[in-house]
Amino acid sequence: MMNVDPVLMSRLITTMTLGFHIIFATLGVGIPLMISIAEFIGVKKKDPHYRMLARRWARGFVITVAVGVVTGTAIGLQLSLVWPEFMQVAGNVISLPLFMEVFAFFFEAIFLGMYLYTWDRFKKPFTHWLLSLPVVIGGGLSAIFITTVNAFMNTPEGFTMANGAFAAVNPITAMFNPATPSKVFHVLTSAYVTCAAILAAISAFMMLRKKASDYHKKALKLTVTVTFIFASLTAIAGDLSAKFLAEHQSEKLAAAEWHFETEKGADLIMFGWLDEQNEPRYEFRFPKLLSFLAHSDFNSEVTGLEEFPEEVRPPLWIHYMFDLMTAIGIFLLAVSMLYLILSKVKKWNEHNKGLLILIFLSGPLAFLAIEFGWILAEEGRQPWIIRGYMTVEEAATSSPYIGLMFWLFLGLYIVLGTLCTVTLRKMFRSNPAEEELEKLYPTIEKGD
Ligand code: HEB
Repeated sequence: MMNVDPVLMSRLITTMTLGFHIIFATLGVGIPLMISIAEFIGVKKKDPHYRMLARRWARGFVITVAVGVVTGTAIGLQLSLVWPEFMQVAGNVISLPLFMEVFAFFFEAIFLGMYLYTWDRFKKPFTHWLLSLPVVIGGGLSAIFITTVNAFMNTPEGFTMANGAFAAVNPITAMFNPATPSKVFHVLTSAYVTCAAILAAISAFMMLRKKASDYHKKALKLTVTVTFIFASLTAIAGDLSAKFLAEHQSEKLAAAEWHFETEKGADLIMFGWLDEQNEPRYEFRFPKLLSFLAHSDFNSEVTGLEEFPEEVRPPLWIHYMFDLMTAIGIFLLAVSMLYLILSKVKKWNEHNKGLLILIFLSGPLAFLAIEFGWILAEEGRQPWIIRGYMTVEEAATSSPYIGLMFWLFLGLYIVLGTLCTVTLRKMFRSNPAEEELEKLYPTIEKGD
């Protein structure tokens, strides 16, 4: 461990931290929406099943929030510890959204506390539902603020350069840089679809294990419907992201698409690999689709990688990240649509084993798509940390202790991950939904 390159180690430590944190951050944004929708339906229809869904999801959610607080703090710490030059230069540009994100998070946490402790405390159940709204909004806002920081790193704006430092800083312009709209939209929709898909996966899993109860059937219907809605919106957002890249960060799109020469009517390439001459082999090729994806016109011109000097070209392997993410997106859309179609026709059975297995898979796959999406976005910005101004190499620490830090944080995440899994399993295993329903609502019909 003694002779490792500090830049490499800095990148590894950040990759590990972000890769772990993004799971909890995504849950923190998306689960409140699912809770809020379930409780709303429960109150509207006076249906204890849906209210029980909201209760149980909220209970599990608290555990993941606690982990998210720790990993989020780790990121804050690492920003200055691992990327000191970055914080020195960009600190005053991004401190506003960083601060606002903390503020939004506290807003979410305070109302979450009130929400959790006031079940059945209000005369009208509707009042309790109202408390879920600030939780949903707080989660959404913290995602928006933090995403503007990442957007800034891709298309920095809102300052002038004077003697190697940022001057005349305008944090609002920095926040609303060109990457912000598409990124915010894509991050929000993909968090919502992922949380719906993971809850759908849990319901499907329960139904595969034992006979389906009404509770799990309703849970499945709600979560798969929401998956379908947000999978559609994620596809629209992904398309806007690609159009943004074509216009403002064309080297990222070109590297992801193995598009070397600037040309009109460019083909979309999926999977395959590159031979010695950088020619794609065994790829799927969709004629002129890249031009359409980039500019909504099959004959438009798409900038190729040749226009960029070798030193500022992102790694070509991000191609696979793009392909895997897109493939999972199509899978989520197809599976949730299939379920909805089957459930509309009386004769067909939307609870057949094959489909339940596919729904079960969509949960973990959605999380993988989140990881692939971020790897694409981050690796596709290389070699820059702030595109056009500062490279990752310039920003990294030269501290020899970075290797030690890596192992300490790895240990922390293993402990946190294990604790979280064990607690959640215990919480739900020892207290099945059906039993809890009977205890709380003794008059409920036994649904099968
Ligand atoms: Fe995604 C990213 C597209 C799906 C998640 N994406 C991204 C990008 C693009 C895309 C272009 C880059 C951007 C930048 O860098 O700026 N997607 C897309 C498409 C699709 C998708 C086209 C199909 C539909 N995604 C998806 C899914 C998911 C995702 C399904 C999950 C679930 N992505 C993602 C993330 C990211 C991305 C998380 C990172 C962030 C940003 O935005 O960037």
